[in-house]
Amino acid sequence: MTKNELALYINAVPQLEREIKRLNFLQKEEKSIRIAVFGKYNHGKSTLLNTIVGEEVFKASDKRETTKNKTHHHKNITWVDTPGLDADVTGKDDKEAEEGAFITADILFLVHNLKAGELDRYENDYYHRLINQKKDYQRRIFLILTQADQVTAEQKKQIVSIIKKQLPDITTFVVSATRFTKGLAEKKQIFIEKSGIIELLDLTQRLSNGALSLRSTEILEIKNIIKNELGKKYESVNNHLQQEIKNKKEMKNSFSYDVKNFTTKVKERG
Ligand SMILES: Nc1nc2c(ncn2[C@@H]2O[C@H](COP(=O)(O)OP(=O)(O)OP(=O)(O)O)[C@@H](O)[C@H]2O)c(=O)[nH]1
Ligand SMILES: [Mg+2]
Repeated sequence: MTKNELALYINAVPQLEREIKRLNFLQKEEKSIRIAVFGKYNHGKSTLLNTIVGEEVFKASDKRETTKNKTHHHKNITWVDTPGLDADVTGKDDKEAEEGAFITADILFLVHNLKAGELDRYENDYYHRLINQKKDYQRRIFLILTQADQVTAEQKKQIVSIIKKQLPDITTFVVSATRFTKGLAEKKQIFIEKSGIIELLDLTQRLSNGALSLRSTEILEIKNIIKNELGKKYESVNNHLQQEIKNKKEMKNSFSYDVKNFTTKVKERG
């Protein structure tokens, strides 16, 4: 799509702006799969990505840190770090994160810090809306519960069980990036095994193998959504025009009737 075509489509069905931009992205972008981390600020998104790619490419800190989407290519996957949600009163960061997550990413890792307890209302509502919008969400959306080292085993059990009730159909991973990094640095296999990161790396490998089929189904789905919406729009414009034609015909008939009446009356008087 050229820039003009893109604007034209969005103008025709503005409610599908996100889908149209996504289709545009899918038709011209690179072939490797994109995975975005998504979630509230300070929950450990950037740290998780650094752990997965094995180097500190994304800035992480204990204050609101990421404010722009940033990508990094590693082993056939393009990783997208997004700004934390619900941190900026103007909503600019949320928009940036949504652009990174919904227009450019194939897979979403929803990141939630176990230390924060269960999902708060903002996360719960947001993620439910997200799941309702995506038919094949089980293949595309994963929940990553981070910072497992920050809670006791008992707390972890309780929080995870509540969260599984909040989002029952989502595949969930419980991880500690810190434990994994420590395990590597101190050559302690037990930390590495207990970090949950190995399972996540296995998942990313599997996801990267299935990327192309995910994309071709998505292109077909989006095209269908756009076709249906354009069909509905055509029908509504057409109905409106038919009604206008009917109204004009009625006006014309009533006018002819008046003219006839008037002419007869003039004739009778003359
Ligand atoms: N103990 C512990 N701390 C962690 C872990 N993961 C992240 N942190 C810390 O949590 C804080 C926030 O981490 P970030 O990775 O910057 O969080 P973020 O979600 O990217 O934050 P924003 O960019 O602001 O949205 C940092 O101080 C990290 O060191 C973990 O597994 N264990
Ligand atoms: Mg960050």
